[in-house]
Amino acid sequence: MRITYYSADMDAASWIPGLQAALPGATVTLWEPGAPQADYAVVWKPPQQLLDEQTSLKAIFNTGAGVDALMQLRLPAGVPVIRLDDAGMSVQMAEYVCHAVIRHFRELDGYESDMAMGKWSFRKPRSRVDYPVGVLGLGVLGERVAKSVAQFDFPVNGWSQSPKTIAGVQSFHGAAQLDAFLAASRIVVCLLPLTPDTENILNAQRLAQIRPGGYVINVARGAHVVDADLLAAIDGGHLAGATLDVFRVEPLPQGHAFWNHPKITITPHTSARTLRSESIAQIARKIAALQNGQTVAGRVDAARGY
Ligand code: NDP
Ligand code: OXD
Repeated sequence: MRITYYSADMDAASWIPGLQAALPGATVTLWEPGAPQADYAVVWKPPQQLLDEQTSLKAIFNTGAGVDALMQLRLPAGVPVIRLDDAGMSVQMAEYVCHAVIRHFRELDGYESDMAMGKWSFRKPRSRVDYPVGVLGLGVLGERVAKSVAQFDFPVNGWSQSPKTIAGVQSFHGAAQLDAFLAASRIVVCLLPLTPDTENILNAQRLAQIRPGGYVINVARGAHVVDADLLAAIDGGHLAGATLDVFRVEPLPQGHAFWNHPKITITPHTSARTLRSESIAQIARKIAALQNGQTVAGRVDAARGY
């Protein structure tokens, strides 16, 4: 069995030996143009040429949860695409989002500036019922985030394609219930996959539907948010601010208005990192299962784009 590996981030030095150790019977090599035909491709943002040349693939493994980059390509017909299925990401996402929610709700950013100025002053305690948290996307990551936020007794809403039953989370679903979801939420967390249906979902009209004094946390993809509309909603006073981990262009270009905005906190696409050993173990388990004719979790539905 041959496995071809490619990552746009070029971290082959650690992945190839890791995959090789987890699958001792396989030959794992770095993809380059003209590479031998492989049975499986393990990839992150591969070039079209890889998919065009590798005509014997039995499956394509994406070394991330989001498959939007792969979905831009011409995929070989009938070859399953399998995404990372948690692999240690959901706990990271839960801690990142809970931190951002609590930092905003408890005004810890304000206390940080007060302390820097040597100022000892209390802010009036806020009431959780005034800060309902809405999670867009209740998949592998969104469900874990929604449940984690609910443990801090915030009212939690969730929006997904299909209805969900999750303890402590009010379920909204489908385009018809998006307005009601936004109107019921004050802190909005985006954990949707990037698809034609969800691109630019947080635009001026939708941001205006969030409760006044709202707050946006985007940990999915930059193209979910219309940057200029978010800035206008914050500068116009409808929104209190945002925490953004993902951007339309990454690294976020120098000079972008998000860099120095006093009400926007940014991090460099780090809310839930792909953890190498967990991910390699998961992919190796799934390759072994596919070799045995079994089905595996995390298969992407190319028609819906996630
Ligand atoms: P999943 O595919 O497991 O979940 C996606 C969720 O979005 C599902 O609940 C789905 O609904 C819902 N959804 C999709 N399309 C629509 C729509 N049109 N309307 C309403 N709901 C919709 O994804 P994950 O939870 O694993 O990951 C989510 C995203 O997080 C990834 O696609 C990726 O872009 C991003 N990500 C970011 C990282 C970071 O470090 N910043 C790290 C990892 C991922 P249903 O359940 O009904 O199908
Ligand atoms: C992912 C990511 O999709 O890291 O896994 O963004």
